[in-house]
Amino acid sequence: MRLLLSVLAATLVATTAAAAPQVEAAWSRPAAQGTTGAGFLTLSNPKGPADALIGIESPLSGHVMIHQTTMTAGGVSSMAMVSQVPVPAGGRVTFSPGGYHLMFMGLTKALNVGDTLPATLTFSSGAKVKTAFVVGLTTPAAPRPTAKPAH
Ligand SMILES: [Cu+2]
Repeated sequence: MRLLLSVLAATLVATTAAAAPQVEAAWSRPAAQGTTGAGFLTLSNPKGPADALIGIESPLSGHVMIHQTTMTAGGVSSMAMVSQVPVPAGGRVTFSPGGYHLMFMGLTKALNVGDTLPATLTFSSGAKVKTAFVVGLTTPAAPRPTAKPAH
């Protein structure tokens, strides 16, 4: 009986995790304490219905904003705050320099190369996904290993 309950619990956890969007290659640029950090990542949604990133929190930032850089016809780039970023069912969306990015306002700690910046992403489905941005100069070469148990 105890074994059956454990199996059921494990299945429930796996199901919940599988439906939430997944984070790949989260990275952040080095930044000094008190300044604004920039974060980039890829969100994929292999299993769930269409979802959208609606918020992000980090213990190292008082406020995290979702921004989008766009280029005007005249070649001038500008940043605008967006309230949500859609993650289509079966699709993916990439945050990268020159496009969507996250702004970590008022860093309480300096971000040096090799550090990690913890954060929790909130989606419109209600899913909350914890991740860690690796501080570096570019995207990590390989996706970070996930915490999912092996089958
Ligand atoms: Cu920005």
